[in-house]
Amino acid sequence: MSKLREMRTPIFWAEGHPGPLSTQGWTVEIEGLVERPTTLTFDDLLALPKSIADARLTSVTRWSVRGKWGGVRVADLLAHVGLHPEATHVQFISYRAIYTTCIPLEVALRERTLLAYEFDGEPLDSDYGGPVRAFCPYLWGYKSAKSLIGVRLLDHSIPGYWEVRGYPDDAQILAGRMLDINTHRFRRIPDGEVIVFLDEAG
Ligand SMILES: Nc1nc2c(c(=O)[nH]1)N[C@H]1C(S)=C(S)[C@@H](COP(=O)(O)O)O[C@H]1N2
Ligand SMILES: [Mo]
Repeated sequence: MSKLREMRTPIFWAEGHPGPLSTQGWTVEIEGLVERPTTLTFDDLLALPKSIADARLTSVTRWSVRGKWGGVRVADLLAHVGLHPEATHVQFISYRAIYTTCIPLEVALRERTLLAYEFDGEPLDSDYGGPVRAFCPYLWGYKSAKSLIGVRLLDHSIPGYWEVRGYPDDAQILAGRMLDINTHRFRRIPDGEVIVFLDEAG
């Protein structure tokens, strides 16, 4: 059983569960405002430099899970395909293209924003967004689109699945009570990326 499942991390598929997904034949299109639009296979992703982010996925529904997310930095990926100077936003497109979301390029280029294919050294299964998902610890979890088939560079933001249903496009993490999935305790967080809980600071 995977670590995420052992900890009983919630599994969200607002558009419906896709069923089992295989790395075999999986591709991610890198398109839009890039110099070299590219179709990456799962093996192509594995061949790019691997980064580990020890960080939290934090849901607007007020839970947060910490682990070592492994994958390719979006910054490294975009250096690989070349950015157009007009690009300002990165759109993530999930399997079947019903679930999409956009983040500002500036956030996408931060060091812990990944296309993640591992959690604590284990491959992500499809429940948790395998073969590969967006992972962005700086913003609410609805920006971390699962089971990615596309990454599109844009010169504007396009409201995605949850944004058209009322979740804020800026997805700033707000202070308050939060279920820590790792310890099964409710704790308080400050505004912004969850790095420490207020009751463990200082
Ligand atoms: N395709 C897809 N990606 C998604 C979602 C979804 O419903 N569908 N939910 C988002 C939300 S709101 C959160 S908090 C995280 C939850 O990730 P998990 O289901 O792996 O725990 O995935 C995000 N990515
Ligand atoms: Mo969420």
